[in-house]
Amino acid sequence: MTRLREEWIKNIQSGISAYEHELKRKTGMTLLELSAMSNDMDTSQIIKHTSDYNVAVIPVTTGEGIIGTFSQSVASIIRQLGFNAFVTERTDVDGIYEAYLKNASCLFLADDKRFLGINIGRNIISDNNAATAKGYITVLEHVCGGLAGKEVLLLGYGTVGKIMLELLINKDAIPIIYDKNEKLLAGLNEEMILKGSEYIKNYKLILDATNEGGWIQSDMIDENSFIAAPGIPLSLKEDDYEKHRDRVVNDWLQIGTAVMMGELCK
Ligand code: 2YJ
Repeated sequence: MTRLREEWIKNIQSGISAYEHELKRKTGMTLLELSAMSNDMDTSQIIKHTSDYNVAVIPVTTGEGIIGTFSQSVASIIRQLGFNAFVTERTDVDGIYEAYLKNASCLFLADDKRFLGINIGRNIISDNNAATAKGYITVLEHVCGGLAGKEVLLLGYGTVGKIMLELLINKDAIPIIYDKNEKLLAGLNEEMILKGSEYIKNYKLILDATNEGGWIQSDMIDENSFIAAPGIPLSLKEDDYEKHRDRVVNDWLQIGTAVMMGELCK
């Protein structure tokens, strides 16, 4: 699992409106609409809680410690959905206590292993890995008008990739999986496995959950392919990303966090 770096996320807060504008242009959905759709909800189910949920984001110092602007970025994404969100001044357990004293109804917090959203009053927990998988599959599903019966190439069979495979099967898509570490694919049906990266260009719908940056160049993909890529850093090299940008959705935190917040409103 990739640890986020401040240099990647430092502009999330200032760029959140521009980000959403680009998401809307590429997918036809706002963050709120994507969050609702990913959770099989109507936007009104989320909107109705924007006035009564107070969301606290708690910085966590354990393990490798605080990532500069992480908590502020998470809060800005939640605010973009219309909620009140604040970052606690104190950290860790003391931060949880501060959130409680300030009447927070939902908590967001992450250590090096897991990033969770918790709705205290309603006893709901949302995990960022599952939310990210749901969010990016929904992007792909929406841009192609449904996944049932369609081949979807899944790159990367790690934590998020595994969740994505289950979701693809539930949606009656035809998943094809590629991971350069073939050992990870042991036990999967042979027909599902892509035998080499040279075949990536045969697919138009791609989910990229790999976390090794810059290993895909333009000539490895179909120019009409759509890539929903939660993996960070992005697999496409910088120049190739710019060429293909209208058909690539990739971010560091925005979709996953927005889908988590929607889940807490269920
Ligand atoms: O509070 C902080 O600033 C830090 N403790 C945040 C740590 C963020 N955690 C990560 O980046 C981990 N790799 C887990 C992310 C899960 C994403 N699916």
